[in-house]
Amino acid sequence: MRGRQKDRLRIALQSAGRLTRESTEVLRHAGLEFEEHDRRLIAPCRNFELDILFVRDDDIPEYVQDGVVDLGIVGWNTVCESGARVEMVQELAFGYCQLVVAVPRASTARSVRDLAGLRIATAYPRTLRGFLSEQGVEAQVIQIRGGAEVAPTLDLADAICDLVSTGSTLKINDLRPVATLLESQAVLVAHPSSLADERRAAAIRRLWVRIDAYLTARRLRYVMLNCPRSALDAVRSVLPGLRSPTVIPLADPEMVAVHAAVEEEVFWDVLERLKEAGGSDILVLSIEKMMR
Ligand code: PRT
Ligand code: ZN
Repeated sequence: MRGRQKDRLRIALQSAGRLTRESTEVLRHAGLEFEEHDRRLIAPCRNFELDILFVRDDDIPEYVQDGVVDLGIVGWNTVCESGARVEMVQELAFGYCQLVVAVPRASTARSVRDLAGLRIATAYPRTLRGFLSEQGVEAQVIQIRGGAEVAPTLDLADAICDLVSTGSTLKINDLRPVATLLESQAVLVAHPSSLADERRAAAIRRLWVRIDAYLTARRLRYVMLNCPRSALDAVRSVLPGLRSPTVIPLADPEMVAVHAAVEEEVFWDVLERLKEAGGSDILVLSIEKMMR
């Protein structure tokens, strides 16, 4: 590894795992150019004062806490489990999952209280212990490295505490969730002193603004439509909560064009209602970047 260059930021990403592809995509969409063949340990960005370090995700919170890197992209679940002191900069809207306690379907346990006295296998002992003590429930925490879902079948445990995204692993193993400890997604975290150092903080802010522009754009669609002037109020009322749409006169004095950014989540609903309100020739474009 090259020596640390004072004038360059460092960010740690997971080298090979569930978060790798989207973590590198976020940086690329933020306009950063870097090589990624075989994810060498360190990849310098050509057009930003940033070096990317590819490591195991479990190491990222400590690296950020200890200042080995200024920034990291990692699951919030991993940050919580590590107990590392890092600054949360931004949620990145991927890697969504929940940390849950689950029991075999036939178990009589229905709620957190029913976990009292049970053996719970988990790779998240710190988070689980914290949760149990908060709930005032005494249970035995069995630390394992992975594959928690088979622990009840092997009679290693009566329950498990593991991440769930689609829920199919629980179903396949005949398990049912009884409690949710944590909602998680990938996050950008920073070393606290990096934010205190004016020059580093400014560079982190520049990077953050770029990432935010991409994430904001990803959530939105640009909608363009025509409508009679008389329908303008009705069309505008379908676009609530958004900044004032752009209204452009057309050659036909009775008609106007309306342009607005619409949240992807409500997008189909909004399109239908725009049509009912008198909109026509509706065009929808994706947005590359958006700064508010
Ligand atoms: O090798 P390295 O240590 O870097 O990677 P890893 O094997 O420790 O982690 P990896 O790549 O599996 O996961 C990295 C991060 O992805 C996690 O820390 C979470 O933040 C996030 N993530 C999102 C998930 C899941 N969803 C997920 N479903 N991590 C793991 N799972 C597993 C879960 O443990 C269970 O085995 O997937 C299974 C459940 O999935 P469903 O879809 O069947 O519910
Ligand atoms: Zn890991």
